[in-house]
Amino acid sequence: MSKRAAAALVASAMVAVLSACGSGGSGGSSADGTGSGHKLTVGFSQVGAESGWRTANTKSVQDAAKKAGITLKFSDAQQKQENQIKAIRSFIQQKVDVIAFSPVVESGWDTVLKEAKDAKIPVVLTDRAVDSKDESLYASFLGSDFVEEGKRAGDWLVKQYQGKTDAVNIVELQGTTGSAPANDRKAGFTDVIKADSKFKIVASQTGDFTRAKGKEVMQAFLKSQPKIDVLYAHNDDMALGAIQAIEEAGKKPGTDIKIISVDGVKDAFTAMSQGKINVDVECNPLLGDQLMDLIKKVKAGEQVPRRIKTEEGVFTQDQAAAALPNRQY
Ligand code: GZL
Repeated sequence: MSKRAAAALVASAMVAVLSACGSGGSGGSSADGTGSGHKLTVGFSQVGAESGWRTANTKSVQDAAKKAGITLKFSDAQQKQENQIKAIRSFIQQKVDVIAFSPVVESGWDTVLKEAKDAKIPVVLTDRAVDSKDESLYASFLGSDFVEEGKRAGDWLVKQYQGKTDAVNIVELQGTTGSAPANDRKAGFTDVIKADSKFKIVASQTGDFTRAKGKEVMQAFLKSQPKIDVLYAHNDDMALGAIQAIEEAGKKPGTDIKIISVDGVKDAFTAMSQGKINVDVECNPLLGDQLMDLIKKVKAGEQVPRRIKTEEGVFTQDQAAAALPNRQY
């Protein structure tokens, strides 16, 4: 090999090694992707452990942090905003590199986020959004488009009743009051069904995203509503709780009462394959790897998108059995 060819080979090998380090990829010499050798510490405040979706989301975040060589300080807020605020203040005291969290509700964050900003600790939102008008309070928001999820739920229903004129009585199990998914899934759904007056939401109440509460509220709906055609549940855990109530009332879920759900967890796919849920609008909890990449970029001072939406689909009953073995959560 000529001297020139050998030199070119060495040079390209050098470039390959340096770019691997600089990109913060798995070959990188440092977790923060800057090649500085500093191991990133991230404070993560999780909503709680209220649903199968949340369990999968927590695992995804924890596994991704380990894989990325990031030290994760994890706090479970048990669905209480005051616990999340306390956790964020503790992360500020501990001088973590980045704070990431899924806000249990949309409002009431400006004060504590200003404290993080004053401490020069960047904040990344994941899963749920805040309604802060001050865009300087967080660097980016990675998560689903809940309005779109609600629209997809509404679109399925409109198609089901195309050409029919009888009234369609809907009961709605809302997610946690004040949370972005509850507000937006309701907004997207009602925006679609309002086009046809036969669709009527005859009862709507929060089931707080849990099976137990979903069952309890569905029992109340069954007692108070003379005719229920459809249940729209803002997540699978409430739908699965409602299925128990419907069956205990001697009715067939998926047949006597059609069920529209959101999330796409394995247990819901099983219920769909048994004909008990009619459609499931997917909401992807596996955000961990994207979140860690985003955190590294934010810490390294790189430009990042303000809003990163996750990819997700819609699954109907006829697709459930085939899809179930491949479901990752
Ligand atoms: C949605 C997430 C919601 C899920 C529920 O991104 O915030 O919270 O739909 C979970 O299952 O409890």
